[in-house]
Amino acid sequence: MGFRKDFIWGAATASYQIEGAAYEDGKGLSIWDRFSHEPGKVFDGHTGDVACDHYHRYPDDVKLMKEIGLQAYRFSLSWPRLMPEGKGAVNQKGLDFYNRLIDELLKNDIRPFVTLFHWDFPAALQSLGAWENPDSVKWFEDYTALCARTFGDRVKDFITFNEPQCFIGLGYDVGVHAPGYQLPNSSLVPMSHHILKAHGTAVRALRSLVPEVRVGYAPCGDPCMPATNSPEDMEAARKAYFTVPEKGWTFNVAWWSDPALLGCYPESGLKHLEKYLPHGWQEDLKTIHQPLDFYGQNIYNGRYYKAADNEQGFEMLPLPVGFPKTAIQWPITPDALYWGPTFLYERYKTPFIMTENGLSAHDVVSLDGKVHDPNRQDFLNRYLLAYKRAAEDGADIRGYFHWSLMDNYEWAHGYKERFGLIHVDYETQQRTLKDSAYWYRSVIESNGEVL
Ligand code: GBH
Repeated sequence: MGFRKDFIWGAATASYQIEGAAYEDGKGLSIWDRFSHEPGKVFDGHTGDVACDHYHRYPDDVKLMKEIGLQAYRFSLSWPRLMPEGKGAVNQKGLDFYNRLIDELLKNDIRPFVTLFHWDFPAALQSLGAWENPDSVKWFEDYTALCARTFGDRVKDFITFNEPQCFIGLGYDVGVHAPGYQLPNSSLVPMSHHILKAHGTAVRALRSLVPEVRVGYAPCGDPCMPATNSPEDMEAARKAYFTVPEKGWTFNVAWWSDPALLGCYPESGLKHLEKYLPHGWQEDLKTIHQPLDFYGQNIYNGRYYKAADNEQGFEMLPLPVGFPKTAIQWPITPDALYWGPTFLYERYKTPFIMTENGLSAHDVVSLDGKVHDPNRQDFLNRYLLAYKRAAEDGADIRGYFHWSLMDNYEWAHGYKERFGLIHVDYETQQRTLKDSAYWYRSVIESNGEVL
């Protein structure tokens, strides 16, 4: 039992959070380059201008990956680094950078998992209405084709979108992420539809251009976990997980996954949102619904639900006073890695990969020069045990990517939150493997047997 023999152990990052070199070698601007420079948007005015300077330090960073024993590395491509205006002209130096990175990974036997889009949308296309513009499907298709043609001889694992829930919810609804808008449903719903269509179109493009490609998707949505093992509470949790609420619908998992994996929008969502979908949306479902090789999910925590005598049939339980939390104040709920994959596999019946999971902690370099982070090891141990149980109970679980490889630019939180296995001193760019990185190496070496 335990994890399958060919289980994939990796770590993840995203372009804007680590690369830096924001204005170098012909890169165009992204909405995050703009947003992070707007006063008051990001903690202490931090920007990703330099970040971890990974653009220049990638050979050393790959060495560190090797030291941790990573089998795979999930990273994203910066669309405006490759296409400065988002469409049309291509920036050769951008292609060169990712070519060098990919070659370095392969030389070190580390399998690249490429995310096409992890939030750093080209600023030039934002001025054209971004995802609200139906042309966005074509823009994304052309960008995908460029990536497939350039990297597809060596990269076989592609992920279309990272967490549309967050870049739409936080960026265009709540407004705390780039571009910082608060748009009505009449804009948000068409955007979501175009993104789903762009996803399907990209899957098709990848399949036609990359021999032996494996394609996945990495949405999120905090799992709903049953308060007890009673059949009533289990059903309540399942229902809460996949019901699209009227308020905060952008963060729900089913709205963004059912069309891609089942070929239909969830009824609970259509009830409130159908009136905003663009004309002819039904015909697009064929494009949106493409076979996927794996279904990814980023899961950090969940919430407990029980059956209730109300209209919905479920109710969320408040967290008890003093419930354990990470530095960023997210609750520590290891069972999210049991119930999330279990319910998602039950519904979507597609091989599952945890594309992100991890925590921020108050890590410091100690007097002995090391970074002691017992909280991270304990957190991961608990979460991975739950994940292993889900695999043993029958979910087809294929891999795990820790978020993150290294401390990095945590979006609106700037550099305040440290999610890495590797500590980064942003003054000197000095990297230090945390204790948890060495522990993770033993997890990888034993394929999870030390847990
Ligand atoms: C991911 O998003 C991103 O993909 C990544 O870029 C980022 O750096 C990383 O996670 C860490 O933030 O309300 O307290 O219950 C995170 C998705 C969705 C996770 C909302 C936390 C709610 C926490 N998040 N969820 S809480």
